[in-house]
Amino acid sequence: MIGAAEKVKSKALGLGFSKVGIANAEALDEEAKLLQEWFGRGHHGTMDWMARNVEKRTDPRTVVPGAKSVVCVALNYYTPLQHSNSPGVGKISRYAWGDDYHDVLVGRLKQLWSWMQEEFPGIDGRYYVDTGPVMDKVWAERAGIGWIAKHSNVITQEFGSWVFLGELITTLELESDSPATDHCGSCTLCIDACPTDAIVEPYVVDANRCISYLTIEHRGEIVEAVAEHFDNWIYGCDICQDVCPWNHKFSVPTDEASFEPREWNVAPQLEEWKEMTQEEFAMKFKGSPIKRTKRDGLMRNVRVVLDHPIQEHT
Ligand code: B12
Ligand code: SF4
Ligand code: SF4
Repeated sequence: MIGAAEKVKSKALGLGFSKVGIANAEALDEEAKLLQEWFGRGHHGTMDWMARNVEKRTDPRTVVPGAKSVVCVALNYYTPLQHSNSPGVGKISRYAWGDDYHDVLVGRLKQLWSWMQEEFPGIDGRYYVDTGPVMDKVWAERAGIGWIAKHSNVITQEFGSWVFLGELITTLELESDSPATDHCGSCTLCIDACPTDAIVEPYVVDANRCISYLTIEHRGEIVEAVAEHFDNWIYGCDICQDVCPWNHKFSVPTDEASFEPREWNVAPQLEEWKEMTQEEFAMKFKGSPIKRTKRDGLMRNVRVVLDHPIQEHT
């Protein structure tokens, strides 16, 4: 007879998730200390919303009373195109080339949850895709999906780090998987490659220095010392993942059509983009993660890159 955990996993894979694993729902005591240390050092920049609900963020039972299990899912988003290194051509991180992953993953988790409620009557639960106070990477590591690597993203052995994460916290008791183990070894390629020295020590990213944070979350001007290292990134940054040997070894093109790049996102001509109207912005980025910066944020990034031209490189 198939156990409940196997049934749930098989349903999740059937819905199109690339990986699924299960962890026990318990307090994250060690991680809570590291998270507080991260806040204490101000590494969260202006993301004050993160510090507001640390208790919820570090104990799933405060989110779902009586929670027993965290079902973690990952979805591969790798598409095999490369960024241009030509002057005047912007770079958008791969995760934002296609449709917004929140919509894609939430839609599937909703289906998984509806099925679980029918299959296991009386259970309670909630699902998240970076949509609430949950530490996605920690749960993914505990559920055996992949390890939190030195660049601080989760690397899977099947798809590299090009996966989005989500989870479903439930009162259903399910057999848990073994946690993933760290395979970074003595490598430091991501730390060495980061142009703004944002990986301040292995596993620790200071958002204030990270191009991803600065181009997406940060409002206002960009300080000159960091702006001059933007390397043409206008939305997010993939450098630490691009240099990672595990991504060279394990990247597999996604079969998820909604993550295929919108054609204008792969090699945007910045002299043309700097004239983008609000109407054009709304049309190009409807249903895309890029709408998060609003037009003004994206135009600020375009200006920063145009003001700091790079030399052609490979
Ligand atoms: C805040 C946030 C950011 C911030 C801060 C990044 C960060 N490293 O935390 C910014 C805006 C910079 C960011 C950028 C990106 N993000 Co983001 N982000 C988040 C978010 C909302 C919370 C992450 C968090 O809790 N950070 C707090 C810190 C303290 O946690 P942490 O870095 O994981 O630290 C842990 C360990 O590293 C370790 N640790 C910490 N200190 C120390 C010290 C020592 C000595 C040791 C041993 C360990 C250790 O313990 C901590 C707790 O376990 C999550 C979604 C979610 N709800 O979880 C997405 C998420 C992490 N982001 C994601 C993505 C895709 C990105 C980008 C790749 C996007 C891009 N291409 O531009 C970049 C990657 C930049 C990078 N190198 O991290 C994905 C990652 C998927 C994956 N495969 O891991 C997530 C999970 C969203 C999702 N649902 O898919 N992000
Ligand atoms: S995303 Fe870019 S800026 Fe941020 S840590 Fe990675 S390489 Fe550095
Ligand atoms: S580049 Fe090296 S250190 Fe960085 S995440 Fe990949 S394996 Fe780990």
